[in-house]
Amino acid sequence: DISWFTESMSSGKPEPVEDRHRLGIVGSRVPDDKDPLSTVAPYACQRRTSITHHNAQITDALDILAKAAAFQGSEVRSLAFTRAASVLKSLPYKLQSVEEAKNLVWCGGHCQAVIQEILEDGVCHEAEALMTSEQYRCMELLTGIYGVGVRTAERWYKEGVRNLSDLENPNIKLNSDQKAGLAHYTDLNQPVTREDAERVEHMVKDTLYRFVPDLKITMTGGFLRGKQQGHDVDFLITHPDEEALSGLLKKAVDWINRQGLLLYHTMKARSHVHAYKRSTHMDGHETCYAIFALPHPDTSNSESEVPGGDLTAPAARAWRAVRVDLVVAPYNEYPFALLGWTGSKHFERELRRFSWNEKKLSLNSHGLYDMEKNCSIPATSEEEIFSLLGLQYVPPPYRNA
Ligand code: DCT
Ligand code: MG
Repeated sequence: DISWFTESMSSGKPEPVEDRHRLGIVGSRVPDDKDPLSTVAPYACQRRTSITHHNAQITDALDILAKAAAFQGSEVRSLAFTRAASVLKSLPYKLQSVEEAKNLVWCGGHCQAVIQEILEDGVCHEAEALMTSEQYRCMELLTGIYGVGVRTAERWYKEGVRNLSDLENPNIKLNSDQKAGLAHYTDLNQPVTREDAERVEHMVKDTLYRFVPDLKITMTGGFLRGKQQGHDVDFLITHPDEEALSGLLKKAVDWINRQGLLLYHTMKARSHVHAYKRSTHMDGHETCYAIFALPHPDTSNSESEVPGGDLTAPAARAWRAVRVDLVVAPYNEYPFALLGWTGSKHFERELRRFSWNEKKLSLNSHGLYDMEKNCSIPATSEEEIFSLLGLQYVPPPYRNA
């Protein structure tokens, strides 16, 4: 049902095809020349969204409102703010007045009020108030622990947890992810720089090539989209010969452990997800979620002391803890896994929503499925997947929705 979209159409002379593509205009929509902002396509996967854009002050506020809504358990409100922020991130203009936002998809009354306030006062008071509230501060703190999601953080908050030291309470049970997350809290909340990520890449490739020299290894996630920093480093690994992939992650992790560079890890075995399970991207790929001790560039890795926790001041240590995800995909699923792991999260969510709503196809990071014909549709590249969906190809640097 795209009536909400067609309803917001205005009439006018169509633009040249080139411009229509550039602006992400889709379907039979006829935009108004005087109002180019009203031509934003409704799905983020139909738009190009760079890391830097023209409306950061507004989108920062909307991102805070989205996060606060998620912290309050309201997924629907959170998604509404995320969608509005994402539309503004894709605009090739700086908004000059709230009037300009009124024709934009997903920018409803609340979003318009935020825009107006920022354009007039230079600040969004609601976002400021939320950010300084005790609940937001605590939820931010607790969800910053590896292994702690919104639900756990909320429960702890209700139980009176306000600081990390409150988690020493014996009534609070931490699972092993959370214990590791707490032990390396400081490091894991330091952004991973691109230089760090490149050193992790070197370490990962150096290790994996020992076992299979012609593996295909790709750094995915935010760094593939051109981000200069991230919260982790994601890798996707494949090989045409399925045998070459068998047992590989375990061997690699054992090797890194023997170098004294593995702080923590959990392995998830491959599982066969049903085609119609179009829920999360996360998938049944064999995955290792790890925390590596990344030696500082000026120290030799093999000689650095075997690390225990990061409670020592970072400057006094020869390494920093880094979250690393290693994902193994069978060769025929690789393009789908690459598309799924490149992100952004919102871009992925929108791709799946578009596939399902507009094409009745189910997309996840294993494949594309025609539910009516009950068959999967193969593809050998990301470009081919976009084309199968009837979408213009969006290169990774423009997937920062
Ligand atoms: N992903 C997704 N849905 C999720 C989680 C992740 O589609 N719920 C995809 C999109 C990005 C990719 O997996 C890697 O996830 P993250 O590392 O969490 O995201 P990122 O974009 O790499 O962000 P960061 O730079 O902070 O690591
Ligand atoms: Mg990442």
